[in-house]
Amino acid sequence: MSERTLVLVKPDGVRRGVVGEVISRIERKGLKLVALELQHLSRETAEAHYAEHVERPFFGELVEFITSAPLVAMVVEGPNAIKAFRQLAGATNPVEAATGSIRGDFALEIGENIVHGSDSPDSAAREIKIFFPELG
Ligand code: DAT
Ligand code: MG
Repeated sequence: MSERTLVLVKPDGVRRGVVGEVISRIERKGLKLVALELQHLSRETAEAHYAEHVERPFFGELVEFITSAPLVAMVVEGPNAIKAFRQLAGATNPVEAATGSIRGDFALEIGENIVHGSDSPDSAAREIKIFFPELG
């Protein structure tokens, strides 16, 4: 069954110039882009997006980082899109992510791991509404 997921190329990915690389991997996998926009997040939007992590010690740093420069937000669609993109992204910590995954190939530190992908259908619906209210 087709589903949608929210993908971000975070500010480190934009700065590193790997937006095209990430899109290319999404397309090669067979997933489709249904929305794409460069966005510079407000603190408020960043805190809403990462609300589940509000109690974590790294929350402040995470919000600082994600609001530090523009990111590329996308809605990606296809069969099993949520899991399929999480697999393309690799493990959260880039040094544990498999070589061949986006994080495994392009990142070194957990705080700058290039991409975000929704982790469940509920998260995807919630996150898509934050970044693309017109699709919600
Ligand atoms: P993911 O992005 O793989 O879904 P997550 O939801 O657990 O991972 O965390 C969200 C982001 O927060 C993650 O991409 C990077 C950052 N992060 C997670 N754990 C961290 C930690 N221990 N120290 C610093 N940043 C962390
Ligand atoms: Mg997550």
